[in-house]
Amino acid sequence: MVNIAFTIAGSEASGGAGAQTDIKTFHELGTFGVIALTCIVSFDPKNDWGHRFVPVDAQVIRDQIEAATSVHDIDTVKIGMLGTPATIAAVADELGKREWRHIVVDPVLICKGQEPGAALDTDNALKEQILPKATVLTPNVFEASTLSGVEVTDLDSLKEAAKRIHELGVPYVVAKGGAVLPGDEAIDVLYDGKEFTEFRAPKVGERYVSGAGCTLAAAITAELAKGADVKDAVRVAKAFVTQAIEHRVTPHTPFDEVYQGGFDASLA
Ligand code: PXL
Repeated sequence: MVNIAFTIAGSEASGGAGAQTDIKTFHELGTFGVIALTCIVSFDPKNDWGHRFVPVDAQVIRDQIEAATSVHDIDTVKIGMLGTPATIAAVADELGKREWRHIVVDPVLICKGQEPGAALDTDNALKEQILPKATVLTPNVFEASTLSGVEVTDLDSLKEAAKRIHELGVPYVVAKGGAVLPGDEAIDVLYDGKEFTEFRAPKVGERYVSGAGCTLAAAITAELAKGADVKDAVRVAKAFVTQAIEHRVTPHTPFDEVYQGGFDASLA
């Protein structure tokens, strides 16, 4: 039987991030994708592509999680953008009601268009209520700096941040240097409490590509749902996101968007 991969994430209507990238990734990697939507983000073409953000009612999120986990046997879930303290409390409570083999958390901290005050509340709620439940956490440079207190500027500080986040109680930390750190390689680091594993790929193109972080975490989730161990899951996910960046689409926004189609698993 096909394995089920579940995401609790926001909709990004243009298809370049959030639940849309998750479901495409799940499908391309041969899993059966299931979504509980937490919020709806609509870029505003009249306002510099700012994010218009609407949370889904907390009870409706609870209902979706109940529906998905009642219909299917699900033991692997990805947590993407949650958006508000109320949403986070509901998701944390629903996660606590069930047994999970893996909870992959992409700690989406800020989204343009949210009020800064509200965003701080949201960041704290995420740190207090969701982080302790994560088995795998996938912070980018900004998120790794915020969560660890280490200013990440290079590979060494990225590793130090991963170590500090592991000390907060996260078993596997995938700290993403991505295209942000200097050098001609995009380097991500896995820390499991014992050793660091580096995943490297040449940087692709000059433009920022939306959806790479969501895609990496979704690909890790799909591989874990199929039974891979964490190191293998991250290795395949790194190859998957690298190809999704190579295959990207160039829309009307100032950034490109990943495309998950046509994955060649022999390159992983
Ligand atoms: O890439 C972060 C992200 C996650 N989820 C949703 C988003 C975004 C960024 O736009 O809109 C729904």
